[in-house]
Amino acid sequence: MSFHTPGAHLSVLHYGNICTSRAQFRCRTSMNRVPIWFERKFEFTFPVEMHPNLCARLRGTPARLEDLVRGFPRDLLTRKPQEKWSAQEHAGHLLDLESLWMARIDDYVAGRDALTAADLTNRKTHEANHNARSLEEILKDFREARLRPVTRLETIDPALFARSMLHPRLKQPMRLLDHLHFVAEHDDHHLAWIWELLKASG
Ligand code: NI
Repeated sequence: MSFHTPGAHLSVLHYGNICTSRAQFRCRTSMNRVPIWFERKFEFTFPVEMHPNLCARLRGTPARLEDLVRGFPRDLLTRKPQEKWSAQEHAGHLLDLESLWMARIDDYVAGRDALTAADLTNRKTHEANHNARSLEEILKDFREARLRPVTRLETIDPALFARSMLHPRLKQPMRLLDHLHFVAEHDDHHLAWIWELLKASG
């Protein structure tokens, strides 16, 4: 069948990646797999004046997370396909990293030599047993934890958003502004995983 026949065109529309509301979780399209976080490369070119937008993005993550997991039963949220993290563990991991992001804001403000290094084994999340906790508790703790850096950023000298430090794993200089983008991308990475896991279970 030619791709230009009306039928083929309609089926592309029907099975294309146009998904609406709750149906999005049942969408049968082949969404790309979530890219591997440690393989991500970053280029930072945006102007430092973008900091209010990045703060708004970071502030919105708890709401987006809550929206994503709402209404799913516990057994789906805690399911561990191939012993990998469950959706709830991905949510818990976002909470686990908040102390690192706060420490790094402190590094920028204090003008330290290097940014605090992350634990690349994610031991905290592996040992936390987030599946045993209530999801509501994780969501509430994450919302509270995320308000701390967002509130802190509102009070610092705006000139600090341009201060640059070396990222310990990427060996790449990052302005505080760039690091906020990095955190927002890390948020999105785990939100994408949660979506992927819940969609697959629908
Ligand atoms: Ni992560």
